[in-house]
Amino acid sequence: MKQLENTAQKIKSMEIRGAGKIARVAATELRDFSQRVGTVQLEEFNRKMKHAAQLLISTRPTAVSLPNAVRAIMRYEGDSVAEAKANIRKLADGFIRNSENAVRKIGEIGSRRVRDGDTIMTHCNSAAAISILAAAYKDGKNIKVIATESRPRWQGHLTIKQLDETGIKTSLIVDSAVRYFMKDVDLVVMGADAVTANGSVINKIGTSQLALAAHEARKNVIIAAETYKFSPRSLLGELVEIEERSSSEVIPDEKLKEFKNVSVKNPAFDVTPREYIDLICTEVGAIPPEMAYIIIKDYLGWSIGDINSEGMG
Ligand code: RUB
Repeated sequence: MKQLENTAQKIKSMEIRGAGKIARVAATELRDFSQRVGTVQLEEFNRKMKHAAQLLISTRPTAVSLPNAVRAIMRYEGDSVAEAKANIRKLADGFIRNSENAVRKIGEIGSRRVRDGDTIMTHCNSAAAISILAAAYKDGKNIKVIATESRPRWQGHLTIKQLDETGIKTSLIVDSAVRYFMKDVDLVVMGADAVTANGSVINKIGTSQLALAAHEARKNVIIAAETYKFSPRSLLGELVEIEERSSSEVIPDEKLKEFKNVSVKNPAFDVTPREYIDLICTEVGAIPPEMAYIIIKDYLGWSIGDINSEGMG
């Protein structure tokens, strides 16, 4: 229990972050937790697994990869605890392997859209987006990257570190400079926490204003997103919840206390309408955002009936 709570806390505090990573860590934790459950009573085992699943899902509300990963593992079967444990191990290992392959595959597919000499703008820190940049560079394309700081949690600092390690020349800019630099940009590549049935993309706060600036300047926007970031529940018309984080990420509590009439708003994500997105690059192909529904139905295998009956994510 302690380790499960520890992992949940690390996801909540963002020590573990990024939608793909969160999904893989949740799958790993559910697998390891299941192996540690001591009971031989299947009913009790199932109850404990359900509790663990709910705890992990409750850590961060926006990244759909998290409930999708948990759901993929909670489909386990078995007539005994031993069988259930073996099945969970198989499902979790399969999910983690597929997820790692998906990020690599997105790099391969997405890098074909990058031309030699391109300057590419990115936002926040997305493993899937960086996979595209790194693959293009590895293919011998001489690219430059403009990366935003991504206030208030500075994920851009992780991005510049990772790009620096690959050898790609990168400029770090403040978030409010995206429109100023758009004239120098050939292509925008960003990640996603969720993609809805209508092709809207939910990603780090600031993504939508960057996409809007790109649209105005007629620059292409590519979103790198594994299929498990598509939201089955959006088929029911549900909106993806936007996580509102603590004010202390923006201004220290002590400083805020000095004001009588000031409050802080700190949404962690925003929604980019599909009109501002040219392509969503998934591991099963580069699709126009209008095709998001097909991914949910054909690749995630979800129908409206399944979603209603499971009650998760
Ligand atoms: C991270 C973020 C990333 C997506 C995709 O937000 O918005 O762009 O999660 O990342 P946070 P990846 O830092 O709040 O988790 O491609 O690595 O899954």
